[in-house]
Amino acid sequence: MRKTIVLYLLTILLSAGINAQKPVDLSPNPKNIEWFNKDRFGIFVHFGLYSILGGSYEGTILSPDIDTTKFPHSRTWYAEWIQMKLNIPRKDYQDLAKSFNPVNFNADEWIREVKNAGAKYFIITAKHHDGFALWNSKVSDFNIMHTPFKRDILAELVAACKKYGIKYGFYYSHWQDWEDPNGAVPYDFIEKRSSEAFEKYWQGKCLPQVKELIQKFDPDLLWFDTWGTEGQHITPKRRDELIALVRANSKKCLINGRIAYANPGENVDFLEMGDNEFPKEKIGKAWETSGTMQNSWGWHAYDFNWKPAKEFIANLIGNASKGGNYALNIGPKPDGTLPVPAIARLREMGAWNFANGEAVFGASPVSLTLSEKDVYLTQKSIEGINYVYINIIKPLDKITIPTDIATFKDCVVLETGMPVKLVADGTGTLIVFPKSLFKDCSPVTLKLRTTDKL
Ligand code: JFZ
Repeated sequence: MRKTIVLYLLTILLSAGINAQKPVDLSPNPKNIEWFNKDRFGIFVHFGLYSILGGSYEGTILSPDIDTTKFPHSRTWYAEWIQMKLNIPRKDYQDLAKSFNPVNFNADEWIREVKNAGAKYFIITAKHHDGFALWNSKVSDFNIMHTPFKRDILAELVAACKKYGIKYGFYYSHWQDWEDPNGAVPYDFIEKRSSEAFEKYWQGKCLPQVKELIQKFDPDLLWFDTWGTEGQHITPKRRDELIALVRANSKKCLINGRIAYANPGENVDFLEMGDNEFPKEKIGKAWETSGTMQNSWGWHAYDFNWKPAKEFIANLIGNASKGGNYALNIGPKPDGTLPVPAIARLREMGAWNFANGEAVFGASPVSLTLSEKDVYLTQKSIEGINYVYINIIKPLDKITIPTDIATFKDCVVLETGMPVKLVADGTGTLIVFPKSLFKDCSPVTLKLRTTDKL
């Protein structure tokens, strides 16, 4: 009997030892990315202290007209960069916390707009480069509870996302942090950080806050941000340390490629394109483009470069046709409301998605290529029947699909159900469009029943 007990205790001790040493598996669980590959469309939000300034400070407006040429990248409009671009003293910028008071913020209203736009997931800047946390962080006092607003915006948004069935994720600036004296600043000529100094920020703020975000909110994804000049601090070792932290604390949380843009390695869940960068070709791994409605991400009161909703719809379809996602950004105003032009565009997207979303959500790329430039193909099977969708962005007279007519059983306009005639044309299939089809100039989608996957 004694022997059995000793043996039993030994086994426990041994297995505990093994467990303690067992390294965390960094590799993504392929099941986790499934929703992302179906859901295709997300809304991104940049909101923070910079929103108060709205792109200008002491009479200087961020635009290409001002000299910020010392910044190697020319994204002069980016209002969330105002502290660096206009060289605002640290203390003055951080004092903005004393006036952060988005009294009209209403999480339910925001997420209702997200839902109505047809988006399936939501990402918000939990902490941008300025280092300010939009949640009640126990790790750093530079957070929303130390403002007149004193409400945990993330907690309210997470509750609304759950209510509306929207997946949610957080942008977290893991490399740059302009508040922490040891966090990285964009370029070495501004302030140099030794690796030892950065390590203090890394262990003292970055890793604990990421862990806090996961434990508090259980996010569906984390959106980290680097773009290729971060290598000195975000080494493969630190990248993997951060991935390990996420994997150890969440079974579901996706990680984006910008955790180390130039060197994401094999263990991220999806790749991230550059800002407003729309690839021309299909990509093997899951991927996403994040894009702006204006030029700036954060609210910019003088950035009137609002792009039309039609362009966003085209981006969404274009990416879906190449197996990718689209996260469209909004920069809310300092009072907590979404800008009117942003809401108008969301609703236009919602209208298109309401009628045509079938061609995008849950749809996959098609191996066939067409010679027309602004036509994107997607396909999906519904109840065992395969459908191919021809998404036509700009008005066209006709189109030839290089596939035998026998492949197609019928063709209708997706929105209205109007039948469209298919004509054999040599080895291909010709569709001649009635002029009336493009009357309102928004993308038109045709739905073709096919004998096989294309
Ligand atoms: C980064 C952030 O700096 C920006 O504020 C915003 O949050 C955006 C989503 O991500 O932007 C970039 C991205 C790429 C480059 C520079 C800034 N780049 O390629 O030089």
